[in-house]
Amino acid sequence: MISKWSGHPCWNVQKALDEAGIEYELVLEPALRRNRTDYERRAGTRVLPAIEFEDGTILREDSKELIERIWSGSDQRLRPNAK
Ligand SMILES: N[C@@H](CCC(=O)N[C@@H](CS)C(=O)NCC(=O)O)C(=O)O
Repeated sequence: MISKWSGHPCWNVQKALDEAGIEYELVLEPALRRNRTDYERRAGTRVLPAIEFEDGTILREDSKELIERIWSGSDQRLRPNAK
């Protein structure tokens, strides 16, 4: 999970992961978008939130879509206790 302090979209996704019982590691990125150069190199965008899976794949969608994906159970990678 890639996030940032208490920004609302990031926090909403973090909360959805918590409530769905999905384990994650929180990765803090620079608060200023222009400083997210390493993240941009890996994700192709500077916008957060995003979820990085163990294989290094970074999923960046609008936070509402991420939350829907978390709750729908449609993504095998986002299952309770899935690693
Ligand atoms: N509509 C987007 C908004 C994303 C967004 O505003 N992300 C915040 C962090 S939680 C951000 O990157 N803010 C810094 C900036 O936009 O420069 C979403 O819901 O995913």
